[in-house]
Amino acid sequence: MIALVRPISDTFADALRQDAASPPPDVVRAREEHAAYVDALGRFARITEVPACHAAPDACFVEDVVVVARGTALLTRPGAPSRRREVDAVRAALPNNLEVVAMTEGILEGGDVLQVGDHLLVGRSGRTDAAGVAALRQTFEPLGLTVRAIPVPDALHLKCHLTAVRPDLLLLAEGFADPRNLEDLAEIAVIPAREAYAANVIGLGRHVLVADGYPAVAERLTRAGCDPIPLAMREIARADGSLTCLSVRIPEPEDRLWPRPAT
Ligand code: CIR
Repeated sequence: MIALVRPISDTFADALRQDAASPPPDVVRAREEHAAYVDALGRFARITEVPACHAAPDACFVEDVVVVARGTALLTRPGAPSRRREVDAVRAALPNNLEVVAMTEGILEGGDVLQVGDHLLVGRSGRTDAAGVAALRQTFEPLGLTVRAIPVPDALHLKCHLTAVRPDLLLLAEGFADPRNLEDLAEIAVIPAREAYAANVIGLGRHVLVADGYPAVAERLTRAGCDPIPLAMREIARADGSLTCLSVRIPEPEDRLWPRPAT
């Protein structure tokens, strides 16, 4: 697996926040959290760093500007206009064996796209509209993926509260979506609403990156036979960021999802 990541910008304190009255993130501590994240992900993936862009406070959230599946990368047109300048550098950092398609109309952010096996779930949020969903369909349905839209009225992105631990197990925050609409895809582990933030995980074989400080989620993951790897996310969360949005994970044929031996 290749993982694209991008450094925390010097301007990170100006990152978009849904609650503008909430305290901004501390850049130094956010960088410490980001370093630990890259370190943990680097046990499973080959890290490619996209050059920093200090003019773009949200640049570290690379997941939002590209959706990669089945050897194709769809460069998005982010719903947040200030984030559109992030796309070109991510395009330049993509592995050159990918087909690359760029959206020209509508809006879509990768935080709204969750792949579950042969399916792409896409959130209809404030950052992704009908034309964005259409672009996703047009790009990925010919490659054998189905696209299913899910309303996201109360969150920034779909993956804020719904992610895949593995293709047969989804983690869903209570009250976020009706699990009956997802049950045909996988088993659904519903976690308590008070731990909703930790529904955003990155499954890496039996290992799972998870935000620390959420005991019910950690316990549920362990019960599912997983090995949780807890990561501090306090400052990154202040900018509405979570684990998945800090990287673009691109599968490689030789993937072996267990930790790389220490060198
Ligand atoms: C934004 O509002 O765009 C950023 N401050 C947070 C983006 C988080 N992205 C994600 O969860 N996929």
